[in-house]
Amino acid sequence: PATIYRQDYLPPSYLVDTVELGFDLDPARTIVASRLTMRRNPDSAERAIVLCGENLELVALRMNGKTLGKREYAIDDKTLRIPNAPERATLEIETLTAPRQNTTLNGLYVSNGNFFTQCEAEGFRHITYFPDRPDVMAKFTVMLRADKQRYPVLLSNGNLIEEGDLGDGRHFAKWEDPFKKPSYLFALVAARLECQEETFALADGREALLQVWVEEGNLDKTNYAMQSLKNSIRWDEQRYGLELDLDRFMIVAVGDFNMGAMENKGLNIFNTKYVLANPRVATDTDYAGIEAVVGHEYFHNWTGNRVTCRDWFQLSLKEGLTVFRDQEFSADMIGTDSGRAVSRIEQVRTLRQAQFPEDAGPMAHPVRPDSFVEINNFYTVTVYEKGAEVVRMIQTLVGREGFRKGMDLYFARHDGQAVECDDFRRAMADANGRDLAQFELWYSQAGTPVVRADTSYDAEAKTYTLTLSQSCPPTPGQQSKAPFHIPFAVGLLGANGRDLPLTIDGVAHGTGAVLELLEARQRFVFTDVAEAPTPSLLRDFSAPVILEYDYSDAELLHLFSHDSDPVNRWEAGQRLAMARLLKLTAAVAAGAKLELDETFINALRKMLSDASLDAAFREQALLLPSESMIADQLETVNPQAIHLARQFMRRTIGTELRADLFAQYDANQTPGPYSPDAGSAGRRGLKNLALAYLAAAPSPANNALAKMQFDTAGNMTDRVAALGALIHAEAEYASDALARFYDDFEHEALVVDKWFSMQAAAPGTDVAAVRELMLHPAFNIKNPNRVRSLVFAFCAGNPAQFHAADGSGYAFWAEQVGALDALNPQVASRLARSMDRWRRYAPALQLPMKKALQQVAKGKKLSNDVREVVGKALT
Ligand code: HT7
Ligand code: ZN
Repeated sequence: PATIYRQDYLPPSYLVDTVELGFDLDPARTIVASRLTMRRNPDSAERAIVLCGENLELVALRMNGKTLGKREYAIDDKTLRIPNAPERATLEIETLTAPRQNTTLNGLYVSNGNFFTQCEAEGFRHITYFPDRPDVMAKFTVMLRADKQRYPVLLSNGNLIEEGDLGDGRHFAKWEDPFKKPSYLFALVAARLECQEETFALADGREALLQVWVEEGNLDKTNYAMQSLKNSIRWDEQRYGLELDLDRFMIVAVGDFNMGAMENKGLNIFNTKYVLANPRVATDTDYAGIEAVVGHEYFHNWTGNRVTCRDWFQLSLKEGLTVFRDQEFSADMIGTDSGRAVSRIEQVRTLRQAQFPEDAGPMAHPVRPDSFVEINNFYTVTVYEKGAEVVRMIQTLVGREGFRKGMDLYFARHDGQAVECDDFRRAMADANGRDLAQFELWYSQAGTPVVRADTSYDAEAKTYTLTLSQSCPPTPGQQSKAPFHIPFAVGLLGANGRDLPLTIDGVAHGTGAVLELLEARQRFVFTDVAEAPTPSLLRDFSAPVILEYDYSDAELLHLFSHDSDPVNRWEAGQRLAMARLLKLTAAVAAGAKLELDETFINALRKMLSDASLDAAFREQALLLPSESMIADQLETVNPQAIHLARQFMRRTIGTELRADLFAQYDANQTPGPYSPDAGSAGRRGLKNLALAYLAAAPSPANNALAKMQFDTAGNMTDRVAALGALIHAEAEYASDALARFYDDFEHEALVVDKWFSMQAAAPGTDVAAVRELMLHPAFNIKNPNRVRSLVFAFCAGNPAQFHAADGSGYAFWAEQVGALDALNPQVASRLARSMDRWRRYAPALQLPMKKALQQVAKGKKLSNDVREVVGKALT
């Protein structure tokens, strides 16, 4: 397959001013009529009209009123070309598609009998011939015609301008979007749905109609999405002065969906997972996910839709910025400093869990990639989460007010345009009079930088010297890297645990400073330092780097108890735990005795019981690094040894802290009606973590507690926590509980997903058990949520079993990638990524992993999506 390069960008040959689309919707045979008014682009030397189209049957093609003969255009399986087209052209195109056959969930497809579209990145070309690229922005008018009984609701972007009966059992609706937009933001829905709706007063006095559309029987699960939408609108008005620009804003939930949600103009389409919630079926995590994703899609209205990407290499322009915005929104919704810190800790965990490994693997790419085979493979944690970190660093460098000035300038310059990441960086630099030229390397260089810190204290001169050195490992296609511009936040702790005042070059910095590391090696000298301090480095995780510093245990314990920066307080605990987990892993592999020191246990005990700290923070501080994070620290990965080591630590915590865990279990009950607010969720989180540690050291009393919680739970958070505890303790009652859980929720698809995923990720579940679960009548390989809940949860979330010594996990993976690829390449290629880092495993595992990859690569009808991923893994 062809590789596409960023450098090869050429402007479109023709621009499109208006698009009129007519749909005669039929699941077997939908007719799409399109009328495009086009004009030659003065910025292009190309004379031909070039339209993209895939899997379409062309029925008619007219230009300026005349049917084009076969010799007047050229067509292949991807492109329709009209050479020598006039300066201005009105094209009329009629095509046929078969939505019911479309299992890719890309383009126009059918889910549970209803019609939906997904056009990002290149889905529109599966609907009709069009210059399907984000730098072609046009005004859309859409006429939908469908059977009235079967599809009573007909939706598209913008405003409803006409609707009525067609007389033959069919009806129509005509929609007009007042804003020009690229084709990837087009959407339609034709369905039997119900909605919760409200009018909402906007800051400028206008009223907007807000709607959340769901399938019948789900109207009791839309309140939180609606509330989150209203909060998002308010937040964007207040924080960025950005208003909703439409009279109507719709969210539609669909059960078959490849990703989380899609920001189509005025008609956001969502995976049901990020809409439907009530206390009976949704956990605290689900509620938080809904708030974040509703916010994310809404914020795209400005960062993505009003200002969009010139080409798909610029994807992070909208995604990194919008993730940053949704992160800030969620943190502001909690409203406390401690809550903000917990959000930040969760972001750091995601980066370490998923982005750092990506940056160190065969798919590593810059935030703004230079090339791709299949753009769908580049909706990655690097583009999204590292992209958000890059935006966050700009805010750290220019300050919150400066960042707002930069945003204002960005919109003043680029509203209505399709632009590049560089345009965003330039707006930030110009609005603040800052030089962000070197900062550009964050967009162009892949890999996670390593910052090494060395310190020395001169007691006589009272100076403290911090030397920072940076480097970045090679990544595919980038052997050597230039130094990054790194904002590096620091504080110094005295022996009493308080922050010391900071003076650098005679300038007082209060108790916290943001150093700017620009060189490969740089020295920073703090003066008037009264005592030898403990350094608190990279506070608030001020840059997405790996920090190396030879902390002593005593220093880490000091930071864990006292650091005024909660993120670094948490970080100290993670370092203490990681050092021990690595030793334990080595001991397991060597067959040596496993031991855990009292000092560590006592530090955890103190943290667990410190009522002056929020429960949510304590929960974070007590969560251990995951098995895959431990794996990332090792040269050679032995997944079973890691698993046993971590289990040993969990069991020891459960045993040694038993009384304290019971006490916290009792102290963090949340009586009264369920509320997903951060305070209550934090208490439930700590209580359920206590339960999980107790379950790691099973005893009749511990198991009875889990059973009691399962039997009496008043909400899904407590119910799944109890079920998880029973499963992990291998309690006698576990299988009954699983059966009861299924019986109680078999009609709630999202809860059935939980039922599958808890089993798939359980330590006792091997490949044979997963295969058995795939035979369950509720399993459906065509539904991405179900596949994620079982196949992904096993392959990516149960490392000790997936990497079984007999290679059965890898054979299973190869089989599933192949089966999925025939149905849905986007989902298949995400599953394919779980073998990215096969070279790091012990030699006995590497061989069967490589064989499985080769087996997939040999597939005759492999999609470009999977071919790119396995090809890069094998290179
Ligand atoms: N902008 C969207 C990205 C997207 C997507 C969504 C659903 C299905 C397929 C998709 N391909 C790309 C989602 C977002 O980041 O907001
Ligand atoms: Zn997005």
